[in-house]
Amino acid sequence: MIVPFAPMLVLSPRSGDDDDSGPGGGNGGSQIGLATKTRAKSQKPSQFKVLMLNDDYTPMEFVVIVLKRFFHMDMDQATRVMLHVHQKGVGVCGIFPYEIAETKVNQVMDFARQNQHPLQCTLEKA
Ligand code: TYC
Repeated sequence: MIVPFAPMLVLSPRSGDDDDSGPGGGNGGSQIGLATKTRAKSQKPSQFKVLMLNDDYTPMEFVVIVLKRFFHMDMDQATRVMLHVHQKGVGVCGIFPYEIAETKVNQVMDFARQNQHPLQCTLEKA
């Protein structure tokens, strides 16, 4: 992502300032002088991990459905991630730009709530 610096105002005598004795005087009269400098600074878009947390009540099958539905995992991958979370307490579902990560967290939490499961999902800077 390229973030240009704000253009820098260098010289701008007042319009109609014909008086050479004031500030900016001596430059021949009333021209407007505007110079801009733009510097490109490269910046990586920040990425966020979407984390799934273990709990004692959400059925394993439901977690697998979530991983398939919202993170596009196949059966094998979803089962591995679910078992990892079950055994370690937390696992990564994917890494995304902030707005996408936030949307995934909301989708998972809404879906879990609708199905009355306490499944928790959160995000963390990658
Ligand atoms: N621990 C749950 C059980 O034994 C399964 C589970 C796995 C729940 C992963 C949440 O993110 C989770 N039914």
